[in-house]
Amino acid sequence: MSSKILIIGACGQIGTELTTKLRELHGVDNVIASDINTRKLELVNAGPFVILDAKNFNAIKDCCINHKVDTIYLMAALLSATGEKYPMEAWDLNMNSLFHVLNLAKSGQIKKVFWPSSIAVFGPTTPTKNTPQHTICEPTTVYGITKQVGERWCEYYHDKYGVDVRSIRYPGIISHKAMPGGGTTDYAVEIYHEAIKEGKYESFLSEDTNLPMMFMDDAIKATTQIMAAPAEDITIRSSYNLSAISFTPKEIAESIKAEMPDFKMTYKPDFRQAIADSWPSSIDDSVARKDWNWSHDFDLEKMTSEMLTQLKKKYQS
Ligand code: VAH
Repeated sequence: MSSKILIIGACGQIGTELTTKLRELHGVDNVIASDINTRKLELVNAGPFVILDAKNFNAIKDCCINHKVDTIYLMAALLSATGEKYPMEAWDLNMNSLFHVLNLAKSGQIKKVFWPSSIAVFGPTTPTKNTPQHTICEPTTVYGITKQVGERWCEYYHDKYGVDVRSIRYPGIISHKAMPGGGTTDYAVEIYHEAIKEGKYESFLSEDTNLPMMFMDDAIKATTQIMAAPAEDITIRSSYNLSAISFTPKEIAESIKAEMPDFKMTYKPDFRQAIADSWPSSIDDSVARKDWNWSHDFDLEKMTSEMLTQLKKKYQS
């Protein structure tokens, strides 16, 4: 029998595309999208949708009971840049939403949980190149702290209560269907939109800031793959390193110039530079590739071609 899925934070950058993919895989009526508001009307009108506060345990529980939910994808969070502006709000949302979902799984109300972590769990003392699965994690952002602590709780709930929670340390994610919000890697999405609209972009990270990144299609592929894997294949119950490509603002600008020779790039680093400088430049995801056969499809050139093609349709139609 197909899963009955609830996506919390369905209107976000990942949630938007994850909802579409999960509805393709499981059937529209088996995937309930939810968010704190109805800001993405096309999503609201595309299938079952409920307004849901990720911080309200009883509301989540009632939704699971009413819709016979057995699986939750918890995608709601305040990201790195926003978390530095509103630390207590980020702690409240990122941690309490996780406890609500883990406790629903512990009680048996639901059977399976996906929870996104991030390379933000790493900090300035982490080996920066080919960062291993098991290494020093001393994050210097509120967001990174919530993700590091969340990983510890996920592993604890699995080991102590048998909760089937699965997690991925997403890198920066690039997509054209939904804008990111409040992230440090958002420049790598904004640049494509500005290249089409204005022919230029001013990066808030310096030209040589090398960060792990991934095209959204690969992120969605990894998310559905880890959730479909047999439980016995999941050897990491904190969160899996995941990687695809690493690039600098200069390199992404060059990939755009290869298709748009007149594109102009300038640099004006802001407070997000310090966040980016605390993160690794590349990630060793060999454990994910071994445990559940992960592999990425998009390199920088293929991603740039897809982003520019799709955004030209959006802005020039
Ligand atoms: C952020 N996009 O920039 C998120 C991500 C690795 C970065 O977690 O905060």
